[in-house]
Amino acid sequence: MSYETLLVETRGTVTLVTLNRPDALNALNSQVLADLVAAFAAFDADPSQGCAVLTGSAKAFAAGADIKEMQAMDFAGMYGGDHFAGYLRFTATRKPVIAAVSGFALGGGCELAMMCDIIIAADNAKFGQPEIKLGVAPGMGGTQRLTRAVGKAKAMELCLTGRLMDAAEAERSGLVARVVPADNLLAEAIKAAETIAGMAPIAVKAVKEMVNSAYETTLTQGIQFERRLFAGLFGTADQTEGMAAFVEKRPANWTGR
Ligand code: CO8
Repeated sequence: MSYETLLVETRGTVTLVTLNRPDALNALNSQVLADLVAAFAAFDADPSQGCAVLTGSAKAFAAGADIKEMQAMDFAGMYGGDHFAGYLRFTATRKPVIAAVSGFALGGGCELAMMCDIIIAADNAKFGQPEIKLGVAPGMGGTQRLTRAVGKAKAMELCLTGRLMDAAEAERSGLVARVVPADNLLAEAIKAAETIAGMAPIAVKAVKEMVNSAYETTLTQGIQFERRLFAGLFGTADQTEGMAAFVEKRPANWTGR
């Protein structure tokens, strides 16, 4: 399958998706969103694939939603027309997605990275929500996900001033899992993805749901959810296999059952 605005390749059990609008610093237009939705639905449905890496170019992961496409829009088109609703479908991906961010991740680009499950940043990465400078505000979850990731003080400052945050600050603030030298970014992200893809597939999906539920529920409800899903994993063949493999001192042979 080929896409107008993405390059998609499989590397063993890992799907690598590269945003490919170099002339616009990977600005996210409707076509990119449509392509992302289709590519990640295909990834999710492919049992041979365990984890995905989403990346951009060395200069820009994505410099935001496409300002030239949005420029002429009015309220009815944006809200009534459900412009960009595809990003909600992207976040329904059940297998883990790692964002490998080099260069600019601004506005919708920062929001897209935050929709992924793990962000690994190159040491040249810059994150920000500069929409305020365009007379608008973040619109793809930025005020919500950034606040949950870095706390109110920093999220408020970044969204109100449009200041960009470098990779070191992003790691200190809890936005990114790890910062690596730019030259190693893809190799490190793929290595992490291979590790995840090598785990029991149902347990991987369960962990993603469990951690995400921490954002959606109270502590008590989240712990109940975790407890039930944890017990549910004891109904899988991979639990039997994983624990037997540990006791027998051999590698586990997962079946995804
Ligand atoms: N949209 C469209 N085109 C863009 C964008 C963008 N976000 N960013 C860069 N480009 C284009 C430029 O227009 C330029 O094209 P051209 O050569 O045809 O003039 C090309 O990419 C290269 O850009 P620059 O020449 O500006 O490159 P620089 O290295 O000088 O600067 C920057 C890089 C600092 C990243 C600069 O391009 C910039 O500030 N870009 C805009 C950043 C921004 O404001 N992002 C937020 C956009 S708004 C948003 O994301 C809202 C999300 C919510 C949507 C919700 C919908 C429901």
